[in-house]
Amino acid sequence: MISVDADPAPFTFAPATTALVIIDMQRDFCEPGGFGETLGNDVSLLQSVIPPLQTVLATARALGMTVIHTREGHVPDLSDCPPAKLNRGNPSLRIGDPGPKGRILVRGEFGHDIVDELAPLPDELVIDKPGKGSFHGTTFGAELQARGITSLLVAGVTTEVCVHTTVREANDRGYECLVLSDCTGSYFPQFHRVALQMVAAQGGIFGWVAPSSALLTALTPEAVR
Ligand code: C5J
Repeated sequence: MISVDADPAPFTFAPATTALVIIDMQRDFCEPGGFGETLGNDVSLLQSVIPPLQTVLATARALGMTVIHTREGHVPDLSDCPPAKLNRGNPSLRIGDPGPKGRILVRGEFGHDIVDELAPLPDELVIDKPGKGSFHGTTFGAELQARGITSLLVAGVTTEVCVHTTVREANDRGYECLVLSDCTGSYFPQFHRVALQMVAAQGGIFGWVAPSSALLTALTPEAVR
């Protein structure tokens, strides 16, 4: 077992039954011209997530761990996008509208795909999800069960939306989740900080939080052997 120095207590996991889950590191959220920017956000704030997450991803791959990526988005006819989501707010472009990186948040479009730095390998699972949580409307839960996964190392964007929703869904289903603080990010630094506090508060009401440095200190080839 690996033990990571985490908040509120050490996070213990077996690499064979743990997945690195990378949430929505898509151009639509992380780069100009996508969904995040249409909502008025400064997408450059998410760029700091990429370098530490690249290191964690490389480590997980080198150790043969399960890696799962998610993408938020919709089928081209938007039949899986409820009007409540489609019509929400006052974005400069709505979901499905043509933008500089293709149709906003639509599957198969350039903007919907994952940033080059974190591109999935051909054998890595990519879960396309219509909502904020990774379990809603997807095969994520079944895929975890099929692989015997019981613990999740969670990274990606945004901390208080899709990361939080996924961690809450996972916690309710019995998964133990470690959220990697520097490998998650938000357009709102204060939301990021408080969202992480919310996960670990009350004795770890939804899970555990640690920086990637703490994970990498513990997750060595010697410890995994
Ligand atoms: C949002 C996400 N923020 N991936 N999606 O709409 O967090």
